Amino acid sequence: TDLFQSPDYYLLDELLTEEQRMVRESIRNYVKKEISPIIEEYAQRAEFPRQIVQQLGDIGCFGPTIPTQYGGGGMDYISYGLMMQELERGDSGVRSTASVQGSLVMFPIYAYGSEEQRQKYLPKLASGEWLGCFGLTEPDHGSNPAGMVTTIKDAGDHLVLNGAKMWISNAPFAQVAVVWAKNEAGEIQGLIVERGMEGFTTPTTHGKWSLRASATGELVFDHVKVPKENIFPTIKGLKGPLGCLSKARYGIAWGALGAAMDCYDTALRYSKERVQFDRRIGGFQLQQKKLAEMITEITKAQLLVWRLGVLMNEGRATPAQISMAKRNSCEIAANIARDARQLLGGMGITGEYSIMRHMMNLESVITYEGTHDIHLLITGMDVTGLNAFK
Ligand code: TGC
Ligand code: FAD
Repeated sequence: TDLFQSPDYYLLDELLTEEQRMVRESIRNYVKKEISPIIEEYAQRAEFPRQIVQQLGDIGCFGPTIPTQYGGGGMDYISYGLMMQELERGDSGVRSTASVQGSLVMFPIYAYGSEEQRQKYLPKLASGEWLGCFGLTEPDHGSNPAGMVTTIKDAGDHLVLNGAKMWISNAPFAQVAVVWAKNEAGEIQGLIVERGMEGFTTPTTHGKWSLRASATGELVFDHVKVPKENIFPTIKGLKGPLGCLSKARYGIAWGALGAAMDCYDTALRYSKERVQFDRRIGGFQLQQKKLAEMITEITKAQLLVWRLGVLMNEGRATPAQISMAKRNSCEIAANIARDARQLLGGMGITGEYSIMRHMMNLESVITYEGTHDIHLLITGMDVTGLNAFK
């Protein structure tokens, strides 16, 4: 990994500002120093490297687009994308931690929260003092969150929360959870639940073969009393959580490319060193086909996410455009990981190289934040005007 070379076949660096290149460089150096040397061992042990929470806060990876007055980075969306790319080059689980904290916890508190909520939570989340999680998915409602059955009841001077969320990244270690539930009128609302509230537990999900260095768990609410000041005052309906997902999916579109780049770079270098039949395997046409297709797909995807970043900066990106980029990056990254793994032969299945870990991680990335199928159907709906969900 020390030798990682960022593929830039179409001289796309020229499209980046000096500041964006510096941001990328600093996160790349962090990953090289603090993530790459340790991540394989944590993944093998299925352990979350807790030290990264403080570190990611220190280097500005939590809420980079949130204004600086709340502890955010006040940066543009291409810088944010490049950060996610570099983190995921290290490991999808590390990028997940940053995506959840920045886009799914800090963003809703910033966009939908009261001024008191912003002041209370955002600086501590930005610095990494607190870790947050985002509870939307339920055991019986994944792709269709509108069907959720977790409820909020008004009990006079406080609210009572009942239900359960499943597959929640960061849940086992989070101090704060942004939770989506239905009020008595059946409307979806968001509220902030804190660890320590009576009746709130976060059991860990064990046995994952993917995102092993990320902690996943449930959120269980058994008559949890939540102060009324913890509810988001204005936002109602599924557009609340979906608005957060738009930011996170955008980050994943860049992030998955980071994993793809790492696989490509590893395979390319291996192909020039490994000798079989007295020739370097990179000289065989079959291996060149794999490598040529990898760099072609990476280059196309780089252009897509860069343009999407420009549209994000201008406030013009549509949710359907974000879906297309998220889906495309996940698909090409998963295919590249698989081809790269084969190019390495037996070595490709070991932890000596990062490829198999990326390949397994990408199975989660292609599923969470909307599955591959769901994003295709969003594109289908956008171009035909016909809704395949209903
Ligand atoms: P639908 O009727 O289409 O929409 C409801 C309302 O939401 C609006 N909307 C959006 N708003 C902002 N951003 C978006 N991306 C939006 N998409 C839709 C929409 O305009 C409407 O507004 P209004 O004012 O009319 O009420 O909703 P639907 O029930 O038909 O569902 C559509 C569907 C299937 C596309 C949606 O539910 C969906 O995206 N499903 C996938 C679920 C998902 O992505 N879950 C992710 C859980 S979080 C997670 O995985 C975190 S992993 C993090 C990590 O570790 O990195
Ligand atoms: P289902 O919705 O049951 O889908 C099963 C299959 O059916 C899929 O192939 C799907 O594409 C297909 N399908 C569903 N509906 C349709 C349709 N209309 N047409 C065609 N095919 C369809 N959620 C959170 O809220 N917060 C988190 O932090 C979080 N972190 C996660 C971390 C990990 C490691 C994982 C694996 C998941 C995480 N999730 C999180 C949940 C994730 O968002 C869901 O797994 C995802 O949205 C899919 O839901 P599901 O697993 O219930 O699958």
